[in-house]
Amino acid sequence: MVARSSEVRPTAVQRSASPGAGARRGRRAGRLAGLGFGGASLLVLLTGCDVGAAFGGFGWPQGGITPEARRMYDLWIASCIAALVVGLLVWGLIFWCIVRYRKRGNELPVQTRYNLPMEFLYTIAPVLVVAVLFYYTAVIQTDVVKTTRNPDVTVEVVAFKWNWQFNYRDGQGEDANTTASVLGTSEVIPILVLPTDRSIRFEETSRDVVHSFWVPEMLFKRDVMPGNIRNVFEVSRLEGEGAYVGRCAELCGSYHAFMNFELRVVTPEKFDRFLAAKQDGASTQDALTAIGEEPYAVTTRPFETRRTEHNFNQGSAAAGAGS
Ligand SMILES: [Cu+2]
Repeated sequence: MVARSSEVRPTAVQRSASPGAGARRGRRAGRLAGLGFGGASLLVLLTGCDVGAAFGGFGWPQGGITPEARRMYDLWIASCIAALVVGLLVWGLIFWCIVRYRKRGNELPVQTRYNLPMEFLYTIAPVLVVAVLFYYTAVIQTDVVKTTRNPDVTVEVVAFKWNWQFNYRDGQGEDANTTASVLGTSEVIPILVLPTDRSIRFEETSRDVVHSFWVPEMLFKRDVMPGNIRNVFEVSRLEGEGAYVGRCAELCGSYHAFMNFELRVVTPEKFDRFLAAKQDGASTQDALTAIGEEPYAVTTRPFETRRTEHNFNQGSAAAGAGS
């Protein structure tokens, strides 16, 4: 059934009458108040508190210990806020259209097409959004992966199935010499001792397959390649003293999950004493004790590899649990 125009028109006429105008003014005032309230709460949110912390980092790990980690974290938080603002705008427009242009009768609504400004807007707006995101990502990525000519400390990370060796170097590249070394075994977790407030260069190499050097608090991981590929990255400084677990983040074989190490960040003064003790021939554990640090890893422990047994799960109390 098609509604006759006489059935529609009275409503339209009534709308333009003075009581309707009053209602419209009321609605506009309400909308303005809503906008004002939304803007004010956004301002409070942005200035009054750490937005990232308030929303659990929007899923991004918090507590980075390098300036690079903080920059990446800030990029993530800013991208999430930008995405939410765009999302709220789009959702708002969708719901506004649903309500404002809902079906009121059986008459075909006004058909709009070839609206040039509108088409221009929805082509340009996404390009602008992508361009802004791309710009900040490129700037921060370049900053995070940049290397310098004279870092304060250079450490060579040697990965092998299934442990780590950390060589303190007197220069850069393959030709430099190792001045002290820490080697992990099945019984002892290797501890990579590094100082706060000094720039550190990591040079990675693998003895066998591809591994990945990862300290979660750095919010950064990089593959460790075999052969003559030497992956290098730097952190401008480590900010927090403490012990942080490190892991292999590339599936590299049966005992990949056991390939842990510990990053121990100490003061520069303690670091110098640790290095001197190592160079004098002390073991890593003795050198750590000498500078007043725990001699063994505190964030992780060696795993029972059961390499002497034929069946990996043999005698395991956990085997079958949960069935
Ligand atoms: Cu590995």
